[in-house]
Amino acid sequence: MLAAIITLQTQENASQNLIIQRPPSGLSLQGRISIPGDKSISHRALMLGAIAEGETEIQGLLLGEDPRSTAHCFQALGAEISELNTQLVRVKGIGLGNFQEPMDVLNAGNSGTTIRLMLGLLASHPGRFFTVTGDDSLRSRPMSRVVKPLQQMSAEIWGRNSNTLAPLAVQGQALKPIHYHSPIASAQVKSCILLAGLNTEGKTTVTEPALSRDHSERMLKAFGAELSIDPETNSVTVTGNAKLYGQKVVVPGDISSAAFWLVAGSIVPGSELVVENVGVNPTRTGILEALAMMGADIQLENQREVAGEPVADVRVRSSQLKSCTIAGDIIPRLIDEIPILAVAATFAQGTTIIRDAAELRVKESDRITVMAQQLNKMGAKVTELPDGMEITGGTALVGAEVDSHTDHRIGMSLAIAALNASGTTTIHRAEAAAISYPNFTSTLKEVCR
Ligand code: SPQ
Repeated sequence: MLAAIITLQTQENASQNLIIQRPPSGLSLQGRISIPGDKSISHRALMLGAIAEGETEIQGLLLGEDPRSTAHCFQALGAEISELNTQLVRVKGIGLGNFQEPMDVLNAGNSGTTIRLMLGLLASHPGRFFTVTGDDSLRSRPMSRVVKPLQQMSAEIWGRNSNTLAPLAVQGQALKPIHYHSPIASAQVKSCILLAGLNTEGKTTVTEPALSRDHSERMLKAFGAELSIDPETNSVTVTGNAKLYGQKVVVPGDISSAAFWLVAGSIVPGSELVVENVGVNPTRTGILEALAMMGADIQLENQREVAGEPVADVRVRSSQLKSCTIAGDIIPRLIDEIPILAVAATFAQGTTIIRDAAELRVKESDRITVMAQQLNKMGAKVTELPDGMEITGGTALVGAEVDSHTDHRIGMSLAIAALNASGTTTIHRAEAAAISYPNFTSTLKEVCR
């Protein structure tokens, strides 16, 4: 069997085309893969390290563009952060409430997590003034979801579109605690309010309609915050005037990055892959449940707990997938994996329905419209729904010119689709992968046989 020819071409404007030529005889994927550190946990380790007292040591940090944005912002706020690497990053914290006023705008780049979590911390720093912004994508993503509850806590925030779009200006205040009933299940909203509550006298509570990822809760507890969780009502309460202390954090591999290989290994005939050191926190494993519903052959091996987070090696063997319905409370537990699940559904027998996922429209791109358009260019049958997609599987895909729309998860999902498409696929603006998975292309080359 010939291997696929995989080439990265850099354009004059520095954007990159990823070209995947699948041999007519097909290909298979084999090997053991190590994946980059979890993005959500990497952000939180840098942030909590920066506001803690003493030193935090981080092993396995994701070296993607998004955590780099977080590191730059918190350095500008006064934290000392050593050079970023995967072995060991040291963060010398400045203690809660001690941000210095930065001389310049804080730039969160492409990262929704950076800007939204940071806003909670900035708003609760009395007497200091901050400005925050991001790239084209981030400046069009809604900030009202965090600005509104922060304003209820008496925060002062200004910006475009009635103070809901970055750039935003924040005049830090002594905030008052609230009980916020979030209309959406969002870890960014929950974390923003909890972080604001840390430096606010009294108890601040967030209740969400379904459980979103709980990395903030786990890490806040580990750093010494007083936190109570009511799983019956999906509520978390943090006690203010907290003191956090530097910790050792080991970042597990990102299940959102593992998802590309789990789908690739399932859909490319004759494949067998083991993805090592995958974080399998139950608030993130919706992808495993969805693939199980589709009949994927996936096993968790060597299950263990590392620094408060469950971890496993995940083995996948190719199998004929079948359609399923993905909706309801599972959605927040696999929200970032829906683009790659759409690829899986394209190769499944029957019609897969994805609902209750309108949040996808306000991610780095409108992930419903963009995935439908790009997969359909390759011959798939994807129909947009207001809050999801209807995907009729079983049509043969053909190579085409497709575009990531500068969204990392879209670009990588299309690359996996290309492995099962005849001929040549060119993915424009493929450099977006560096947001969460800088060595995606080299791993792709390694596993293609
Ligand atoms: O950080 P950002 O840009 O929002 O990244 C994304 C992603 O696909 O990498 C979303 F586009 O992940 C979010 C995720 O969707 C990361 C995150 C977190 O770390 O708290 C939570 C989720 O967002 P939300 O809005 O549901 O809270």
